[in-house]
Amino acid sequence: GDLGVVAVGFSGGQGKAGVDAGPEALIESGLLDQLRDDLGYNLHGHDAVHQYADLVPRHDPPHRGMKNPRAVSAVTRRIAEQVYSHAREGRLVLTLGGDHSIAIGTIAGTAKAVRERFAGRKEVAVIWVDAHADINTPETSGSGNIHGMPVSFLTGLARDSDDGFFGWIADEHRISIHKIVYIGLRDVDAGEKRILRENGIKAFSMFDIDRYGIGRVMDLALAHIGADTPIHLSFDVDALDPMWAPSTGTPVRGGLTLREGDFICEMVHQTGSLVAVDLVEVNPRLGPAVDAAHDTVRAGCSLVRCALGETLL
Ligand code: DIR
Ligand code: MN
Ligand code: MN
Ligand code: MN
Repeated sequence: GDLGVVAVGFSGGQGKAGVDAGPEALIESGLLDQLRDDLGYNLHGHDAVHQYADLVPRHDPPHRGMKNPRAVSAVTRRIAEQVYSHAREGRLVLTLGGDHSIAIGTIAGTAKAVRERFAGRKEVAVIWVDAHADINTPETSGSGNIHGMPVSFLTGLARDSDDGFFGWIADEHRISIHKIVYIGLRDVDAGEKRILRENGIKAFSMFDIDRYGIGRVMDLALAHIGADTPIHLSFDVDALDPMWAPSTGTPVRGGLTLREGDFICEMVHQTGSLVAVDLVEVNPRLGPAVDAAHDTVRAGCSLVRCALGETLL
């Protein structure tokens, strides 16, 4: 099949440098060659790692407490156009981050493309695999980092009337609060827990994975979404335990094993409904040991291959 690739060298949704080097590290380790040679994809748009320097202003003071708001708004707006134009051509879209703020763009792009493809009769569903819920509003956020807010902007829980501060997000870009499922949560802020509870958002924490096992959790997650629903998989590598993915900005112990992560991706691929995959928060400049970055990149490559159809047998 045809695969649109968007490599996003952007770190403005959080404070640690180096996550902008994630795509380059994944590509240098051979990820795109594997997708082409082993899985048989025709790649499109894979020649560049986008830096979006023209969209990042020199002076970008906080707005409603958000850090780098103009840069993140403008970059995600551009990413939405890039992802949309791949999806409109019928391509599966792979986005390599970059921090998780970029999902504002990727999901806005697929939401719009799916509405068009199905003439408004279908909406994209999102499987958000993460240690964190990333559903703070600017007002509930303690950090001001926009990578902790993408789901609130995508669902319309957070809004701004100014185009320069995410006001460009229109109804066609938004997702239903009932079509998002979380997997792997274990570090959720108090304000986020209230948002999840008050809106009845489907979430499987590490407790649920320990209690039911990843197999049953995936059956329940996919049942919630329903058959024949296009799926956008947004995978934050920090969902994996730091034992497998240490090189990431906000590691949290007690996470998924690499096999559980791969299994999530394999199950999503098996639905046949996948329209887009994000792999974010790989930061090759961070990590305790010399092999940390290499291990994290290797885990990231494995997740992407599984989501795109690699099987064990
Ligand atoms: C925290 C951390 N909830 C925040 N979020 C992270 O800054 O809003 N998201 N690390 O990936
Ligand atoms: Mn995240
Ligand atoms: Mn996270
Ligand atoms: Mn994060």
